[in-house]
Amino acid sequence: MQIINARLRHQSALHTLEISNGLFASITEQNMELDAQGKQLDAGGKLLCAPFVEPHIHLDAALTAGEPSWNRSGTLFEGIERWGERKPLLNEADIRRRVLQTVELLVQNGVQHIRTHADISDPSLVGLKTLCDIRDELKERIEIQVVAFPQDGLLSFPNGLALMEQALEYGADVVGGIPHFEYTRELGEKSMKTVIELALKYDRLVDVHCDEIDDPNSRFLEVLACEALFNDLGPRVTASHTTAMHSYDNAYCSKLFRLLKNSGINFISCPTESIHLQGRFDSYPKRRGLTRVKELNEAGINVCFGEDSIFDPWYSLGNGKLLRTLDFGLHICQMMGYQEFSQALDLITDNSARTLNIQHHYGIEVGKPGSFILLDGEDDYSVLRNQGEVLLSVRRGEVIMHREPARVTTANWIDR
Ligand code: 17E
Ligand code: FE2
Repeated sequence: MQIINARLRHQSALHTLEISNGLFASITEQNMELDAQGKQLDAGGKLLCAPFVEPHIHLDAALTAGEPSWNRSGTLFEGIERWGERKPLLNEADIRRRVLQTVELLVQNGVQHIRTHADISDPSLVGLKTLCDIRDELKERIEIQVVAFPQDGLLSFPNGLALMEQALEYGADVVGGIPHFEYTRELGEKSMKTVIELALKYDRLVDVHCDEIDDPNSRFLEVLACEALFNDLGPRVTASHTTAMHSYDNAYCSKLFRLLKNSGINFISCPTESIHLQGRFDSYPKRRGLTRVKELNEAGINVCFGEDSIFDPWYSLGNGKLLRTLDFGLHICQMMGYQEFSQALDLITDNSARTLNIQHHYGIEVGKPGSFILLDGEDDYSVLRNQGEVLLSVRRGEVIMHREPARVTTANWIDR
């Protein structure tokens, strides 16, 4: 496959790219006398970039909002309770139908890599097993990582630790945790040490729902980062949400950032989810409750954005469009400077790939898999401002999604 007239991020010249045997074979500045060979695809000067990555989503719960009842308070805790009512109704067919529908939505919007959480606070482990099976079945079409996520607590839920080991033996890629939801601070801290021990024992990645609460005293992040540092696991570890950091004292945060930086761990913020779930126990002023994305980014700590939910007991909107998540995130985190706009796509592409530890086979580079998306815009700024659609998604040289841009006609308002 040859792609002509492609604009690459941070480069003004148009480029020609060749993909052969599923890999980028050459990427060159456009030569005016093109010798058309084989299948040629005209990018028309649009932005060609690495595929979107959804680094944090709960596919097992997607499309279940309101079943059997709605989350009326809008809190994380009621979400966990409502999901607890839906869990006994789970079966493989139900999970498959919703997961495949949600993956389809993501693919339609340029996603080629997904990290999903699977709730393992369930003696049947049906969610985890079904997600691992789907991961294996779809592996030629989309890359999925499954996190064994102990929604009701790794150490507080009956048999939680045994269920985690079963999940890892079944093939979960990532060890999860939820320290702020354990019954005590002591159990929360212990769970962070256990998560790291399990990651070492089974050779897996780590992604913890960490301090997803407005409580400034929820400080499990420091335990996770320190364990990661002391065990040399930093880049393989991710702290998701960390919303309590919004409420940390600035002096404490300043000290904490030294550890975070030294540890090399990754961060995922889910801006639409957190602006909705956090601040719910405040009157006015109401906290935004997002982690300090701008400051983490400026400190050179890896941070990316995820959707978290699509129509589930925690959040009843969501549509698979990471550009929407990015738009919300940049607003809420006040990352609205020119420099920030011009790098914006990093937060849903390169940074997320680093979080998932897939950077060795991700990116527009000769020798890497010939996978990319084509966006309706010329650069990060224009794609963001116009919420440019994903026009094409190519995976290892195969077109997996193609969209015809909408044509809109308006009446003549002004006589010319
Ligand atoms: N479970 C949880 O603990 N937190 C969330 N944000 C979701 C599920 C969506
Ligand atoms: Fe989550």
